[in-house]
Amino acid sequence: MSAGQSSAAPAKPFQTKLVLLGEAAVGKSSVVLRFVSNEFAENKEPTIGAAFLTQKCRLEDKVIKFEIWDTAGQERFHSLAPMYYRNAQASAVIYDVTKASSFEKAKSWVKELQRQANPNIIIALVGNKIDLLTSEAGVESASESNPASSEDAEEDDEDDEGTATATTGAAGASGETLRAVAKEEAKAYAEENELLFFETSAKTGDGVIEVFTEIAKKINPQDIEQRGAPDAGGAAANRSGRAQGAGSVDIADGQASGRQDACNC
Ligand SMILES: Nc1nc2c(ncn2[C@@H]2O[C@H](COP(=O)(O)OP(=O)(O)O)[C@@H](O)[C@H]2O)c(=O)[nH]1
Ligand SMILES: [Mg+2]
Repeated sequence: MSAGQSSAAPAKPFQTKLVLLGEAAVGKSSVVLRFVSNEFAENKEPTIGAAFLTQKCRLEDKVIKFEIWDTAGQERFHSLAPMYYRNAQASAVIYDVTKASSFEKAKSWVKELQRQANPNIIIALVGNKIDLLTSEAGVESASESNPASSEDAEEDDEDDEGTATATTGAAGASGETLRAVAKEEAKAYAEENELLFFETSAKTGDGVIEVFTEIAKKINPQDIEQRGAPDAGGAAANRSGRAQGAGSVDIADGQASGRQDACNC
């Protein structure tokens, strides 16, 4: 809506540490790639440790510079998570709308954040992959095989053991029957827990900008100015060792500054 105002932006962006959490293969890296570069990769390699990206979000009254820690969802990396969510002002907890176990995992991340993260942390609950509910591809993959199984194969992930898939997709199913997490249920859970709630598709881009825009709107610059130094030192970051401390690296800023559409800026 305010596209084209970049040169008239307020001078100082507020740096905001945001952490992405969720089960492996729900689309965390894809959501952030869509937000930062407006791209989608069909076969994304799993994140190891964590990746660091930045993107600016220009609102009418402020500019937020997101420092995004995209964590690995595998259980073996769980113990690293506090390093990323500690001192974070915001978190996006992502699940896959076609996989019930990923919603349960999202709820457990929310609980952990409520107990252990900054008490003022803004949490967004995000149901990703809604394109599978409507697209031809979703219907096709449902009739060929269980769509969740192809994701499982890719994620090479021990945390799915025993939870397998609760996907309801069946041969000849329509897209909507692939849905394993009811929107109303997730929304009600989000309301109870005072979370922002969105459904997205990193593949089509549906809803992705909104997640970050709504988080940006809720960010209180005073909170940010009072925070301590970020402590996720980036030891586990897998971006060619470039992430040496949140705020010191700006991998994506080149793209960010060239894009006016991110965050409705
Ligand atoms: N159809 C569809 N596939 C997606 C979407 N987001 C991610 N994927 C695919 O799901 C797989 C896992 O994505 P990735 O971003 O690596 O998940 P992460 O482990 O949570 O970071 C990849 O094959 C992606 O291409 C989406 O919105 N729709
Ligand atoms: Mg990833």
